[in-house]
Amino acid sequence: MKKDTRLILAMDVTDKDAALDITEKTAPYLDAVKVGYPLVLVAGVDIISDLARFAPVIADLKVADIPNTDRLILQQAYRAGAEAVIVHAFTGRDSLESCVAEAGIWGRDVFAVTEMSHPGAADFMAAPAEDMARMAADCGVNGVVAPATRPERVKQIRDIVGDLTIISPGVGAQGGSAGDTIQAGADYVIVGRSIYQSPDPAAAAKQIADEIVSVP
Ligand code: OMP
Repeated sequence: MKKDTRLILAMDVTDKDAALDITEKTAPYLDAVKVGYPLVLVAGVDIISDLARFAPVIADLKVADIPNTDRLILQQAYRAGAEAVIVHAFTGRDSLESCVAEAGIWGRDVFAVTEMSHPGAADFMAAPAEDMARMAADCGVNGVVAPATRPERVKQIRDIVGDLTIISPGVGAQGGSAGDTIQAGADYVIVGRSIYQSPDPAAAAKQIADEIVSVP
């Protein structure tokens, strides 16, 4: 994945034409577009190749199953054209290793979620997040998903995962700041509603990309 604007659009719009239109308009400011269940369930798995016309696609399927099922899910996402797939780390080492092995076959990437950005993540996910990040790095994932809503956690996760890629959601609608998140050590920020709900999504994406560029 190129590292130019360091902005990933979370395309969670549930109208296929609108999703494609917004992605096309914002593409000059994006390094990737992320698609997950809201849009895939409406538009089908082919939405991955449709979006890939505009930017590399991260399939946010939050895969969390036994190793064999994980492998089969990743196969479908890569076959559809995804450059990367997001999986959960909490399912454990064997599941994660199965994802990494499948990614290796395709020459694509896998990102593991270690701690989520919403307040409820504190209920169960925060305590073991560092262990999950350590295990994910050990298993050979390409990167981890860390919360832009808690830049101090991004910093701690960076110390654990070394030079692996960190992608961080939670900017804008969830309260996080793109600049603070990049400064804390994230490689990319993931932004959804602040861009796609804006009356001018391209201008909103440009503004965030400009904020990222201005981080010392
Ligand atoms: P907005 O809150 O609209 O900017 O969207 C954030 C996007 O990132 C959504 O697609 C979420 O599903 C996703 N996300 C989080 O918000 N928090 C996480 O901890 C992890 C993800 C993710 O894996 O992308």
